[in-house]
Amino acid sequence: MLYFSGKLSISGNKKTQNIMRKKKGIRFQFCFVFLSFVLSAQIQPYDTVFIPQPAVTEKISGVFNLSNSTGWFTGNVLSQGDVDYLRDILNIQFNLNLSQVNTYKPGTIRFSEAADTSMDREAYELNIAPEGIEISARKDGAGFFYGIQSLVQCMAASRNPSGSFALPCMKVKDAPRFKWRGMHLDVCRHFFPLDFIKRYIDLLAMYKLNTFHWHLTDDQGWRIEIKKFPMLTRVGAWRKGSMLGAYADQNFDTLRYGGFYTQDEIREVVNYAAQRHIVVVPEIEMPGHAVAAIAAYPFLSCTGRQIQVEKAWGVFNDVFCTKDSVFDFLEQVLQEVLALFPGEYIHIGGDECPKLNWKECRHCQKRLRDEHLKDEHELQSYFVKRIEKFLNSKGKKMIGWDEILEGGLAPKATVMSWRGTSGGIAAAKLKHQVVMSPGKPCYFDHYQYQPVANEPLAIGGYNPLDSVYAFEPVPKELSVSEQKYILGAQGNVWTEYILNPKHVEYMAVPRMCALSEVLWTMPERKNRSNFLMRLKRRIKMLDLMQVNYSKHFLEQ
Ligand code: TNX
Repeated sequence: MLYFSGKLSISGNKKTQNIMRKKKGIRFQFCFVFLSFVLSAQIQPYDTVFIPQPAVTEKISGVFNLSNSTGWFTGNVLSQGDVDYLRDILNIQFNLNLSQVNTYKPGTIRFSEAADTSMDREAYELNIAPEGIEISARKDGAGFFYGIQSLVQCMAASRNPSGSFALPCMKVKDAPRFKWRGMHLDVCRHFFPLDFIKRYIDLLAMYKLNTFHWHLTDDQGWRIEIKKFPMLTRVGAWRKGSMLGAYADQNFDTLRYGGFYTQDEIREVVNYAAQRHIVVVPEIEMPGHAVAAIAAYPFLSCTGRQIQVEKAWGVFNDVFCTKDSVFDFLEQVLQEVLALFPGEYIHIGGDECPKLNWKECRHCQKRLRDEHLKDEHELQSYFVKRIEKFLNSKGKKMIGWDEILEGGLAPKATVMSWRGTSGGIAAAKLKHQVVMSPGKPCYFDHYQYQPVANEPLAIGGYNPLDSVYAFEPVPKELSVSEQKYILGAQGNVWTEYILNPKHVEYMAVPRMCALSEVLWTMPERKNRSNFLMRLKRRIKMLDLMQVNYSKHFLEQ
């Protein structure tokens, strides 16, 4: 099941087709081979349907007419997940029930294994020709899925009022620029139901994003069931009130607020995402942002004091202590977490950890002495390294926010750079992998339009759509050999001031679309005005899915 409803009826493609015809007749037939080679790196007028823009698109003459009588032939290369996804999306989005055929014949949609087995696991080719559609990719990757997404985008732009599709013929040869194409969601400050998490994943998939960073624990709520420690959710998932309005007002309500995902629900999300070739990276925050866990199990802090799950936003002094019993606890928690998430990464947070309690704690001070650590920054580094060792021993890689650089980076850690790009630059120079997620422009909880007084209350900042589109994840400061450590980038949706799913959509879309092109498309194929034109062409799809996207780009 897909979590979008509504049928598509997209018209308005006539003009584009006319332009294409003219182009073909007048200029493109002349010296076509040479020109197509030269022009393939630039955006062509017929490149109006895709977001993100593919690596190479080449117009060929003719139209393929797709209708309910078109068959599809999987050639036994499509996985069951891809088969089900294609069937669902054709059905839900286009009201089509195409029949699967057992042998290839002209006029069908055909899937074939790429001849080039060294092809990127996410690469695909899509050929739309008058005699049929062919998608080819490696059997063991996500290429078929991305080919299907591109086909769906073509279909959405080529629907006739009668319900059939006149697809302009073209060849697309495509592969992403970056490996980590991420979106994050904080479900702690505000909680979002399972159906919305799936819908969010559907949105990521539409834009060929492949990583969902699920921020599951924080001061204001622990949102993942841990069987060994039931109080984490019985107590830690609920707060007795929430901050209302602007931080400066310091207003609170007294309503019990919370929620959590059971392990079955988590598995459901992980499988749902996997079918869309999206890996879920769970974040379990430590040593800071741990108030909810400490409220459930007070022994986890230095003071042992009973505290409440936080109602306010911010950074708090109650953090995990560095005594052995805390590591035992965290290892048991992580043991359950890693069994739920088959992806290679576990995010351990690591950000914003005040050291005040550690300075006065006899366990922490003993740890400093025993381990010959210089100060509390090195103690944080000890903490993170110890957790990394555990995760590595379980075959997992650790990723953390850029504070994990302070006091010495854990040997194999991947760094998520959020306080600008400097943490990422420093980590890449140390030959560590990096995901770029600088506050500017990757924080989608920041304002996207001015005057901000007309926008829903946000945390602050200003990251308009254009700034996201212009973002370059590879900093100039890195040498060619260092650049390869930049795995990609990610948009973050922190939810202190984002109260419900509709509001998440408003903040995430279309900035997520711009980010998808940053991450997928080579810089020379990017073009701001062309992107805006494509975005405008695609809103019908978002409208019919009833996505509450921000509409300011329509004014540009
Ligand atoms: C900083 S980014 C945080 C979050 C907040 C966010 C608000 C990071 C590692 N920590 O705890 O929600 O700013 O924009």
